[in-house]
Amino acid sequence: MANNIDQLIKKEKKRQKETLMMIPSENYTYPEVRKAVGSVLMHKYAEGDPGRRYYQGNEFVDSVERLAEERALKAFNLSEDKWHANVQPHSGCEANLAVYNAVLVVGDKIMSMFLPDGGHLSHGWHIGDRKVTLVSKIYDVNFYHVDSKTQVFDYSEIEKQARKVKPKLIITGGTAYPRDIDYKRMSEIAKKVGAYYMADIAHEAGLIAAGAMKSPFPYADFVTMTTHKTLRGPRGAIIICRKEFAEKIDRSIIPGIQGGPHLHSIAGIAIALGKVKSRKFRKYAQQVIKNAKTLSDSLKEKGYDIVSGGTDKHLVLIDLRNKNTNGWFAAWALEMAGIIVNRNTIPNDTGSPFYPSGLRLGTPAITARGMKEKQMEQIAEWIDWVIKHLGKRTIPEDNKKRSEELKKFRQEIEKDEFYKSIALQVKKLCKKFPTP
Ligand code: DSN
Repeated sequence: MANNIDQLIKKEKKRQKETLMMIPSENYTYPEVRKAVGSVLMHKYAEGDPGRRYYQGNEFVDSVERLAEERALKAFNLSEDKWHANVQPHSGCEANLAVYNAVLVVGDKIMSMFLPDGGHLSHGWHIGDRKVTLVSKIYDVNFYHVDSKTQVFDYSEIEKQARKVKPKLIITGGTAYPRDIDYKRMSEIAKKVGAYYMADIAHEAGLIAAGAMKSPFPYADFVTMTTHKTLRGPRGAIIICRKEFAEKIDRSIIPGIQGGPHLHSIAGIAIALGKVKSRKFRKYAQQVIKNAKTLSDSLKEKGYDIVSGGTDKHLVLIDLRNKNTNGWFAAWALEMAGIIVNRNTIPNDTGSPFYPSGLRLGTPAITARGMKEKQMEQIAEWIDWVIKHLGKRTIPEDNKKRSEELKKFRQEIEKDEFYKSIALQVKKLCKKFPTP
């Protein structure tokens, strides 16, 4: 039956094989990680920490979790005397919440990056008095911005703001800031105003572990990360903190905000972490960045406005306004051509989060397939063809007109032979670079 889960998984597998996975937060994990995640470990409840559980039968799962903790510290060259890892957060949002819950009280001030500039919902989000996220409801969140001209951080402005706001916690990191972060400078700002400093490296964790990007260690007090992006593990998250916060962080996870750890995921995380120091992984991480730079340069040559003028990592953010279109139209058209990206807000966006002006592209997954600079140039070419073919497009202001027109647009592009012909070429390329 078409709606049988097994059939749907097969279809999804085919989709992942035959299209270009270019959402920067997505990646392919390893077969052995998938095996561990689907293993009998998922049957086990083990609330508590290794050696201190509320359930019996932990002989083996304790070793699994300890191994993951050890490897998390090793991945970032940290000593057990000074740092502590907790590998239990079910996701990045929980990891972040656990840090807040460990060191803040209701109403405390946080300073984090403005979401439309590239921040993350779990760092707080509100529009005026409308508190969109729980974090903004609990804490007093203040946002810092990128410089409106350069689209990168102006650290002296952030320092000025921090002196005024006097936050208890400063957060860096997010989902669409294409540049490296000066972790040292941010930690100095935090120290000057008496704040804790948390670096969320969800996107960059694998690149940092491989030495391809700057590390937030030893500067941050807390570092949070997800495990399924550039780290190439299963879905999950990790908190690494200075040793003095170990007990607070562990208690904040359980009983603070979570129940039983997902030991099957933790086993997969341990496997992925075990690979990050290998020559192969280090080369992979460097190639991810080289590919993103090539993609960015090729698009720039074709007249695309790249936010911040380029990239230092795995992601490229395009401002589509000079192409007279927006992220919604472009993302759907590219999907028809087999290029899977996501629409995204850009600094000073004139659109909305649902109909933003930007497109966010990433290279972690296509690099995991073995693609290099040559393929990035080809992909930039295809993207350009699609955007040119798309032509001028605007989102209708009127609600009713909007849903009718956008529906018509979707029907139109599904039949468009031009996109189909690119999708065929994409499929051919994908065949040459099998998914891991
Ligand atoms: N959803 C992730 C991303 O796409 O960047 C972040 O949580």
